Amino acid sequence: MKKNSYEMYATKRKANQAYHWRTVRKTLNAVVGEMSVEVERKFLCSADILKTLEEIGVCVGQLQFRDQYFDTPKFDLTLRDVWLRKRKGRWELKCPATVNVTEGTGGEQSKAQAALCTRYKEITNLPEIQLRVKEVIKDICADRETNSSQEDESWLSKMNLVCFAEFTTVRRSFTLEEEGVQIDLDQADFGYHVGEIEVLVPEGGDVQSALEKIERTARKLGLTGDQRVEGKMTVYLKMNHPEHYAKLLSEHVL
Ligand code: V4E
Repeated sequence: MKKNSYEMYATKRKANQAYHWRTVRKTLNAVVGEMSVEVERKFLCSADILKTLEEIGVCVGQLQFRDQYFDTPKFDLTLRDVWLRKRKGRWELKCPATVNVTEGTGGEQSKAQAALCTRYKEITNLPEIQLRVKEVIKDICADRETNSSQEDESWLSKMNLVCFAEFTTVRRSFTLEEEGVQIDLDQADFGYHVGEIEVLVPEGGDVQSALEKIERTARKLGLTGDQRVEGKMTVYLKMNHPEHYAKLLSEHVL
């Protein structure tokens, strides 16, 4: 049923507020050093899905950003599924989230849907990032002092970290009336397009409910298919670092 203009205004206002608070929460997390778990399902966006998204969602913005990913020359971080990147001048670290005991309590159908989602801790506080990276590569880096200014990158060479991937993404973001769900449509400059449904959960929060929100959203968008869809980085590695990509596959990181 078509919405009247007041309902459309109210929906758009609610979605914009949700988007605003999500951004505020991420920034606050970075300042106080808290972590969120990002639960995410990627999808390939067909013309029909885009049409549905434009009908039921609210576009809350378009932005362009450049990602630089860092690792040691031997890929010690990514082989442990730890992803260090600089985006829009800020450092971010993604590492696997431990699975919550309440997860997977649904039926077989829900379990299959949950398997299409990834769950990663996102750390945005630089001293915390440096600590985590040191823990992962402790055998190969001498325990030297690091600093915590976003601009000073001398800690990278101290930890033997080099940039192994760099690309630009144009991202269109949507929200739905469903509380806390964001849908991003990404277009990477190496020719890959991918969508993602994302819910941010405070650490220790309810991952199961995030999975349910993603499942409901996927149904509303008419997503079909039971295969995990590749992310931008997976496709980038396949194209630019095929040997490392093969190793990540054989180690079951990707
Ligand atoms: C490769 C990878 C990570 C790096 C980030 O990759 P991706 O999710 O493609 O980036 P992006 O730009 O969508 O990040 P966002 O803006 O959502 O924060 S983090 C985890 N992995 C591994 C991985 C995996 N094993 N499976 C899938 C489907 N995606 C990523």
